[in-house]
Amino acid sequence: MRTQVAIIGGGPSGLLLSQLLHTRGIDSVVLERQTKAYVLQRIRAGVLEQGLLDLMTEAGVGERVYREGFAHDGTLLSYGDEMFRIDFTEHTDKPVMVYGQTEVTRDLYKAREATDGRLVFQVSDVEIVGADTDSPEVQYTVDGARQTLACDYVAGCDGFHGVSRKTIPETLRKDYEKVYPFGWLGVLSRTPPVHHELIYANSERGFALCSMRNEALSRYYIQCRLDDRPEDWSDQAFWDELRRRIPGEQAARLVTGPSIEKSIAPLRSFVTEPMRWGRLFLCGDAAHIVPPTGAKGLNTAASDVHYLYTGLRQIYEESDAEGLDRYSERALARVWKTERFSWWFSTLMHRFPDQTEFEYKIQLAEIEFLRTNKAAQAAMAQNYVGLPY
Ligand code: FAS
Ligand code: PHB
Repeated sequence: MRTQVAIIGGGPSGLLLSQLLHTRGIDSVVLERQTKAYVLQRIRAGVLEQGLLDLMTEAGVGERVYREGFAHDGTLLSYGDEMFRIDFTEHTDKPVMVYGQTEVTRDLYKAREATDGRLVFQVSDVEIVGADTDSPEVQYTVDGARQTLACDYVAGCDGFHGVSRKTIPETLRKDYEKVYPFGWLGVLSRTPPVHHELIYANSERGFALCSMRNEALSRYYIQCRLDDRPEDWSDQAFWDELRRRIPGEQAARLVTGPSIEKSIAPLRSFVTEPMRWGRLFLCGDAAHIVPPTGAKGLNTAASDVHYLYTGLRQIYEESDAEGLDRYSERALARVWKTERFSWWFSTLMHRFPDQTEFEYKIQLAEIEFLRTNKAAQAAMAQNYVGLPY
């Protein structure tokens, strides 16, 4: 089999890139390890930047997100019983859209299938051969048979645990990593959100986040120990702890119910450089990971897709390699800014096990400064709604 762009990974990065390329008549094949149903049952991001919305519109999948998504023009931060708002429209010209990553992926699968996209599921033993040559191939096994996909370029959109990043020789690649000493225990419940906006809570007991998917579907997180397991937390224990970490007025309003999903995500900051080796281009979680505090994971994958799509269009439409040659440099410039914001917001809002009383007082002082200083609020708002591509 042959294609112009072989895309490894059928998550949001791979699907968005494939659909965008299709709009320009550029052929791709998406190779996905799991089944479509498995990909669609993963509960992940919930906040979309305007840049991602624009890419979805350009890819022809922007209709439902604008119909069913919820535009938010601010977010709430609480510390103890205090709470204040960061107003996005006061400091920026755009809101964010609350719309689950699962729905983004669903929209993209529907579009790819409607345009006869070549999606191959349940592939295994994927191997990228000749990435540093002019004729790369992707070898894989499906239905028990070994296949070879010849291509011009390979997009490694296979997430943190994929094969793409590891294909770049360690002698040519440098990894940067920070692992946080806690995780996020997340619960999805068919209950009305406690507030119509998100609440990021710093409490003496640890971080909490009140989010949502729609008016009848809430998404909550509490900071948990690294050795915690979802089965260690009954629903009641989760709700009781969440109540302790948010302001009393919000805790009194909280509507609880059975969890329909409960999982723990570890938190890490990670970047690999470069994001290109020959004709292999890393995109999204394959190249970088952020703690979800700043809602930047999916949104930084989107800016990678933008830069790669632009470079591939340039080479196919204008025989100009400038976009591809500068892909890694351009993508990393924005990656590091979202890494910084995600690290800063995580450090501000979580309780660290080895945190001294002085450091906790410094945390509260910075939150107070954010509450009272317009320049600090503007910096937070501009990072949260999304820095320019
Ligand atoms: P993905 O990991 O989504 O997709 C990679 C795809 O490649 C997967 O479908 C995988 O099955 C496939 N794959 C892997 N190896 C393969 C192989 N060898 N061959 C073929 N296919 C292969 N971001 C936020 O902004 N907010 C959040 O709240 C948030 N929560 C998260 C919670 C969890 C548990 C995780 C893991 C991530 C979370 N993220 C969050 C980040 C997440 O949204 C990612 O940024 C986003 O999924 C990035 O999309 P992709 O780059 O497509 O990677
Ligand atoms: C979510 O709704 O899953 C969500 C929202 C904002 C974040 C992280 C996760 O910062």
